[in-house]
Amino acid sequence: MYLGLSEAADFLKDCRDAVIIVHQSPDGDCIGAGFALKDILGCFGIRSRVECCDAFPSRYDYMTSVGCGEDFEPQTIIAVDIADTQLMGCLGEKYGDRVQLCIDHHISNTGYAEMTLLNGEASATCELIWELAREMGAEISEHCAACIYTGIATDTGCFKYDCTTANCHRIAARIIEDYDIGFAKINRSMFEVKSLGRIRMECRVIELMEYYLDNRITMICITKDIMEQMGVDSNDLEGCASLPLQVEGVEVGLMIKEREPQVYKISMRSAGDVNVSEICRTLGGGGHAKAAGCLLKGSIDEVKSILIETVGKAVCR
Ligand SMILES: [Mn+2]
Repeated sequence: MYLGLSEAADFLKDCRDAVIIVHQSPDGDCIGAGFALKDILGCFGIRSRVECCDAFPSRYDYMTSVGCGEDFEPQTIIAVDIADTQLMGCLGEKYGDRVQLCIDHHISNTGYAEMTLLNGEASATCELIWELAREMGAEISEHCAACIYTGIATDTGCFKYDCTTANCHRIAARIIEDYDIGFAKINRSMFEVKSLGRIRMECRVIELMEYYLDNRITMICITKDIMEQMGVDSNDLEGCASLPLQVEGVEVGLMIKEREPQVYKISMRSAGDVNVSEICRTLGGGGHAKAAGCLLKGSIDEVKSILIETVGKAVCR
């Protein structure tokens, strides 16, 4: 069942002892949404706890250092920014089939929750959290505002992707006007600062780039061996999926990451008119028109040839 904003707000005001699930490989939007919602529920005296199957990267400490919440037996299960129960990782088994409310902005949302607040036009789930907070009449704290700002900034690539809307600029403007969140510092740590290891890794990733169809498809393939050589894990590679889009003339950028033997996580990014959400859907995944993903099984050569064929068709259409 799909809910409107006011119905979702009513549900939240009446819920209690809520677990808020965020997706695996957590990013700024799901962490922001999870911790902002925790603050908002707290305004109404509702206990909640944020849960994720992976650890939160340290650059998000200013959001997560308040703590995930108390230990209690949950009465309410809420998922934020999660399009599919598979993206819950190990929490999927525990909570996947009993999510009461899902708050999301992925058009590919599978409708797994009992109730879903979905707006495919929202730049970030955090945009919906802001609107919910206002609908609920919550007192938005500075921490909550910083979380919401972060989610919008990170999902829009610092207000520059196609998904950036006038509305998300308005929300950011309100936050900058009313709160002292230190947005420049947030943006610097989200978009500019990289560890030395990261810089070295990006150099290696760029070295490994492969080019197809006159650079219209650009691909990076990272196996476990390479990760081991570089001394990084899958989390360290967050954001690398957009590196192939820097190549002049590229239409679709691909990053293949070995998850386990014969299992590869594919991140697809579009710099032009190709809808990568559609391509990923035909491959069993989903996402947004400009940024999507899927999981492919087989040998690395099989995976590459499936991708080049499928993406090649879309690029040459
Ligand atoms: Mn998001």
